[in-house]
Amino acid sequence: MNKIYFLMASLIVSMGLSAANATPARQLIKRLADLQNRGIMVGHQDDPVYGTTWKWDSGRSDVKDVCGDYPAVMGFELGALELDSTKNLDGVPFSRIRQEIVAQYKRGGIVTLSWHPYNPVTGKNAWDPSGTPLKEILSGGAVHAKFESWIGKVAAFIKSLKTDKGNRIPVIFRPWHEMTGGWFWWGCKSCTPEEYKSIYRYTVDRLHSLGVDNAVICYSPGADSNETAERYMTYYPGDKYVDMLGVDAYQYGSKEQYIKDVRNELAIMQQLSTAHKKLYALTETGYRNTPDAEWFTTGVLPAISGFRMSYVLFWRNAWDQKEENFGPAPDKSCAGDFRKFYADKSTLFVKDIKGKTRKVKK
Ligand code: BMA
Repeated sequence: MNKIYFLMASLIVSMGLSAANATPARQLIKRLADLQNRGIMVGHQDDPVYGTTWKWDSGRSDVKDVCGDYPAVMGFELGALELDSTKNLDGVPFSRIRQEIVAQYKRGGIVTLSWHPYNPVTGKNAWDPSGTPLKEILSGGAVHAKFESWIGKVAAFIKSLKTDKGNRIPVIFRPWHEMTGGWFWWGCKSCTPEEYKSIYRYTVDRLHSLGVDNAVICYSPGADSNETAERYMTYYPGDKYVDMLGVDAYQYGSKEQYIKDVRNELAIMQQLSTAHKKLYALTETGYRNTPDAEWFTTGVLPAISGFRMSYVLFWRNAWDQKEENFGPAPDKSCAGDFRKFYADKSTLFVKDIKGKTRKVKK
C-alpha cells in the first residue's frame, strides 16, 4: 500500500514538475502543435524593420499596412553576429532585432531566426562555397576554435531574448538551411552529408550545453521538383536534434509547377512529421516582386491548403535589393489579393493566434 501510494505521489509530483519545468522551447513546441489545429500561420521576414518603400520606421509593417494585422510569424536574420558586428549583413542593428522580437512576443506572435554566417575559412560571405570548410572545422585547430566561438555568440544572443520580467522568449532557430543547394559554404558542394550532420549536431549540442533552452530547432533543405522522402532526409541530423521540418520553396517557373512542387514537398513532410513526431512548415517562399497580382490566393493558397502545418513565411521586402521583394505591400498590385488571403479562414495572423478562439471567416 505504502509503495503504491509512494509511486502515485511521485508520478503526480513528476508530472507537476515537468509541466512547471518545461523549457521555453518545449512550451513553444506545444503552442505550435496546438496552433496548427486552427490554421496555417503567415510569416514575413524582417517585417517590422523595413519594407518596399521605407526603412527603420517603428510600428510599421508592409503586411499590416495591407491587411491591418501583423504576421503571426516574424523572421529575423543573424548573419554577421559572428563577426561581432552591431548590425546584421542587411544593415539591421541587432539591438533593434532584439527589441522587435520582444515586441512580437508581447503581441502574442512567433519568431524565427535564420543565419547566413560568413565563411570561417575564407572570410568571404555565406555564398562562398569554395574549399571544404566543414572538414576544416571538424579537424580541429584554429577554424574549429573560431567556429566554436561563433556558436557561442549565437547562444549568447538567443539567451539574451527576454521579457521585462527576465523570462526567456522562445524562438524557432533554423541553422544551416538550404544545404541541398550548392550556394552556401555548408551546402552540398562543400561537404558530405556526414560532415553536415556532424556540424549540425555540434551546433545543437553546443547551444544546449551553453544553456540555450529557448530554441526550437528547424531543419530546412531547399525544395526540389523531384523531391522524395529519401532525398529530403539526406542531411537530417536525427530526431534528437530537430523539432521542426522545413523547406524553402520559391516560384521560379509557372504557378502550376510551383503548386505541384510545394504540394509534393508538404505531402512528404506531412508523412515524415507523423513518423518522426515533428512539426512542419514552409519556412521560406515567395515569387520575386510578385508579378502575378493574384498570386497569394491562386498560387500560395492552393499550394498549402489542406495541410495541417505550422506556418508559411514570405521572404523579405528588401530595402537594399530591389529584385528581392516577396511579401505584400500597399503599392504592389497584389495588395488586394493579399487582403483576400488574409480573410481566408485557413490563414492565421497575429490577432488570430493570441486569443483562444478560432478565426471567423469574414
Ligand atoms: C538571402 C537574401 C540576401 C540576404 C540574406 C539574409 O536570402 O535575401 O540578400 O542578405 O537572405 O537576410
